[in-house]
Amino acid sequence: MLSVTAAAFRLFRFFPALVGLLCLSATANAQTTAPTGVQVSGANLARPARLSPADLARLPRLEVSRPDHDGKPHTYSGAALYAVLTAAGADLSPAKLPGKGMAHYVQISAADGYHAVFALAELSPDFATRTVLLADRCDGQPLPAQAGPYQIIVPDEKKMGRCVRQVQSLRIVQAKKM
Ligand SMILES: Nc1nc2c(c(=O)[nH]1)N[C@H]1C(S)=C(S)[C@@H](COP(=O)(O)O)O[C@H]1N2
Ligand SMILES: [Mo]
Repeated sequence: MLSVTAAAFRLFRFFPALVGLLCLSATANAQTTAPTGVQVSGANLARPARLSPADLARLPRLEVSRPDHDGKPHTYSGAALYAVLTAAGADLSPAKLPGKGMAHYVQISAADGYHAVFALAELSPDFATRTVLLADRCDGQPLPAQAGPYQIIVPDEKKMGRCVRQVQSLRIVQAKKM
């Protein structure tokens, strides 16, 4: 029979391997359970929906060109942000929304806690003359880790403050009476 000290010694000997194994399984677990895709919630959605990368990949692909922070031109591709909202189940047709949706806005939230908003009318094909993109590629390549997997790309806007990198969630909100 093993003495208690011998058993403790064996355990101690294998401790580094045990810790290593635990770390490995924790990383594997983090990779499989980390939320991917984009979460959509808020007004006009019966319940929050998570669009998976596969869901997003099925949406019509569009291209938008704009310069980066250093003025260098790039071509981004992805889905129209409006199409992402409707694919999540939001019914956004102006006729169906209170006040024609003129007081609705979309809050974009990123992995680092950064937020930006767009009025719904800026995104709606009934009103907007430009396409705001939820991009997943730049110049044909997947976005780099610090920007992707999804980044908002706004064409023709002088500053890049609303080109939110690492988008995690979208929330549709109706502005309230003050
Ligand atoms: N998630 C996230 N996105 C962000 C920001 C940020 O701080 N966090 N900064 C914005 C601002 S102010 C600018 S100018 C651009 C800068 O993008 P770049 O660092 O890729 O040039 O990202 C925009 N998107
Ligand atoms: Mo900026």
